[in-house]
Amino acid sequence: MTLDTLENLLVERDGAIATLTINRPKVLNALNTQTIDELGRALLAIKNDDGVRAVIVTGAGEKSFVAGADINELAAQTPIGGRELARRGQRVFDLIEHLGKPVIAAINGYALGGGCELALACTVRIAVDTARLGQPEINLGIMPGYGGSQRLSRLIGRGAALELLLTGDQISAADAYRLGLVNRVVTAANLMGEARKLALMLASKAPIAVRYILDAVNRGLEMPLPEALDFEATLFGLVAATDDMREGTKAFLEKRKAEFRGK
Ligand code: CO8
Repeated sequence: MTLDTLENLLVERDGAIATLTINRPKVLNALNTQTIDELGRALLAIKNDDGVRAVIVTGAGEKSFVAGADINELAAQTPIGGRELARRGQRVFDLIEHLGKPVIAAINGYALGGGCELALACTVRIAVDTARLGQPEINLGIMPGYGGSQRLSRLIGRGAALELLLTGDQISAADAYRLGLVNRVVTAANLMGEARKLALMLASKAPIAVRYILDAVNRGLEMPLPEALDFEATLFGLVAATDDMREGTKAFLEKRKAEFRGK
């Protein structure tokens, strides 16, 4: 990956796992345009790199995952510019959802506004027990623009989403877990270890099956059920033609661990 010119994003690669760290701790990792663009560049490189099989996204420092879009930039928006800025961020977050590999949000503190929206675009969310999550845009007289009004309601349901979106309240990691907004809650000492353990486990699975499951769920949820079931059956037909399918079934019958190669 040739990403040495990034200023606000750390990109680390450890075998099949890439870790992206939003790195503006002085402003609690708020997402300005440059950071969004850098995230987009790194994600494109990861999408095109078959060697990366799982990704972790986290925030620099101990206090914050991402405290939202950069309010300095928001304060100066025009209608046209605001729409364009929202679409730009949405395209990057869509890239996360449709990366074709699992993305784990390691939520190490505040995940507010655009930060909560970033986590929502990820495949799995693991939060530190001190994390605070929410969509406080309403308190700034605005609304979510990076997919929050759509992904939050799809993930936790209309009623709970509307309450969070309209009150702007920050909630604890424990409450986020109860709502299904995060998958797991861990201590700060265990956060990156748990994220890596899960990333390694997911990276060991058959990559084509992983990609199709992500597609079946993410795209299928946007379709009427009969079409979505047809889509699932088509993907099932395709995955049944892979070497990994032959290896997986053979390994089971031979009582050994499967070695998946993504073919
Ligand atoms: N943008 C810019 N700067 C920020 C942001 C932010 N989102 N969040 C924190 N900062 C800055 C603070 O201004 C402060 O800077 P300085 O040291 O220069 O005063 C520094 O980070 C540290 O923050 P605090 O002193 O406020 O730290 P506290 O521990 O007292 O409070 C909070 C932490 C509660 C997280 C507090 O900082 C806060 O409320 N931040 C704003 C949270 C928020 O409202 N986020 C939503 C932003 S709107 C949004 O995300 C919309 C997304 C969609 C946009 C689509 C179109 C672009």
